[in-house]
Amino acid sequence: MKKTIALGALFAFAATAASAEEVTLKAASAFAAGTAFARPFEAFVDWINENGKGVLQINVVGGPEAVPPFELGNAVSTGVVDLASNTAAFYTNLLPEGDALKLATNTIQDQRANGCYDIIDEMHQSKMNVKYLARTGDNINFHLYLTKPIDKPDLNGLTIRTTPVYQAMFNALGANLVRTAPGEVYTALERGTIDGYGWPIQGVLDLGWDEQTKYRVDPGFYQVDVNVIVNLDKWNGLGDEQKALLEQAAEWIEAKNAENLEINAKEAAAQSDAGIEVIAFEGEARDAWLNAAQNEGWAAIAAINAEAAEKLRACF
Ligand code: 173
Repeated sequence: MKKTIALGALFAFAATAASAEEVTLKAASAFAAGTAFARPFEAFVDWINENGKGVLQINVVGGPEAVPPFELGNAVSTGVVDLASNTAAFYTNLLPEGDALKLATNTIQDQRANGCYDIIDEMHQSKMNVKYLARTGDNINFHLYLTKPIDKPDLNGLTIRTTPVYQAMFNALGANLVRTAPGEVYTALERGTIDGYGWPIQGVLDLGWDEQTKYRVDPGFYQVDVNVIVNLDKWNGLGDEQKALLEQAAEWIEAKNAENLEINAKEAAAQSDAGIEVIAFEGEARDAWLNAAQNEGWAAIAAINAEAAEKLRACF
């Protein structure tokens, strides 16, 4: 009897000791430090490092200069890094249907409540070997930016920089498309090899692209997804306290998505001050623009994975 208790106490001590050991996760971001889509992640990391002393810390090894954005999915999937901040458009090589995340018209809080989060998490786990931890970018639309004007939703004759986000829509509207990482946009504009680019409402000035941009086309379309994902083996090896800390940080950073409406308004004003003019489609042109976004976007996902498209559409 005495022995059993002693052994029990020993195991209890060992379990406590294991979970109390501080773990440091190695992380990378798809977006350059200090720019719009790195900022929420930087706040997430600061929160963890502040609140996770003795439990878990995050060491950011770098941004797109450390791991090229289109390779960051592989890096977190294979465990070269433990955690990444990345948009699904940059890891379509591993999870092609992940491109659907931009099609959500509700928030991550809605998606956690209606079961959509579980579907998205399962897709990431089974196809990519990562835990889908958090989503930032809610309430931010994408736009087309141009160096020459257009007067209708017709992109024939224009060469536009794209990512999977804009591919189906801009293609249907007749554009000639060039896929590049964000880091190549400035030079492409400067050299005149592109007539414009897709990008969200935030971040244009951070990247200095306003110098080379004359017009923004309104309305915006889709919704930005910049996701925190964790290598699944690493995640599964964490203790309950460490997982809880990461989930608490996820909830905290997701709540801050509400601030984006105010940030969007400031960015639009700053673009205007920087001389970027708005080409605003109205009436039928507006409908044609938004319908092209929505219809072509979903058609592309359905062509990749009809079942996933149907499931996500029902909860987005
Ligand atoms: O345009 C892009 O590089 C892109 O797809 C994206 C996605 C999310 C945030 C910012 C840019």
